[in-house]
Amino acid sequence: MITNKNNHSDVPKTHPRYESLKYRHRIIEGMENLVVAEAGLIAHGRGECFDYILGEKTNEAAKRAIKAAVAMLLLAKKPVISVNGNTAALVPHELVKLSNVIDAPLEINLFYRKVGRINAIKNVLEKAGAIDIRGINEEKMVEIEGLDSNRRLVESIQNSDVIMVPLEDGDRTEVLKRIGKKVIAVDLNPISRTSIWADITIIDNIVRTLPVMIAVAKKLKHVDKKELQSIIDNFNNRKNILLSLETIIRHVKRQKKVAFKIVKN
Ligand code: PTJ
Repeated sequence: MITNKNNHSDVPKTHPRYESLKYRHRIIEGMENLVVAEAGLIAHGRGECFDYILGEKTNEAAKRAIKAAVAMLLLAKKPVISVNGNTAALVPHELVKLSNVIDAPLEINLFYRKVGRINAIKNVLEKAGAIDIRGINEEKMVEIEGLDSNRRLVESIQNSDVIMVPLEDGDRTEVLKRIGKKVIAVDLNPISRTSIWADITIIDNIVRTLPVMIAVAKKLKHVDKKELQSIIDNFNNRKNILLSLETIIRHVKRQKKVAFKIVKN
């Protein structure tokens, strides 16, 4: 059927890359509804590329980082989950579920503060069941010193001890670290500034990470504090990032053989 829009329904479920295209369309629809910034499309494409060379799987390194991240969130006094446009468009229900299991509010924090975006994201989160949403009330906002981008405008992040920052551009994590915060990043790029500066970097697609985090949080919620602390103490972020880079190298080498066979035939 010919329409005046490129719709999600144009993608047949039998398409070999249906899952990937499904999320691509969530981003496109998010942009049409103001949830996603125009630059969010480009950020998503960069993520897709890293996911491709990571094998599009939650690997062992990511699983280890997820466990440590959940332990850190459960031990935190004031944890908070920072939400941007891409995350809200891709996984609104999962954000709300994680926020409920670990008892951490969601705070909308945007790089591009185009008129109407905060409200559009608030609506998406509310529709997914969120009740405690921060970052929507201009009067309550304060500035994080040393940060020039719009991300400096926060409501509860300045008083939090552990901040989860999914899909973030490079300027904030470094500043948050400098003011003594613990940062958990979710970023498919293992060598981004955010990945390198974070205390715990989950190198995985947010659409796979959140369901695993929710399941792990349900289990770890009943574990004593000492055990949670030992999970964190036994985690080494630098080592884990290197493991992810090794995963990419191994996967690309494997794909090289596959491609060679196909071309030869
Ligand atoms: O909604 P806003 O205004 O706050 O803006 C959000 C974007 C994403 C546009 C902004 O933060 C930005 O420009 O980010 P960057 O610098 O492109 O960084 C985003 C990072 O997230 C990149 O390293 C991507 O590889 C990574 N990424 C993209 N999609 C995913 C992802 N990581 C995990 N899961 C994904 N689905």
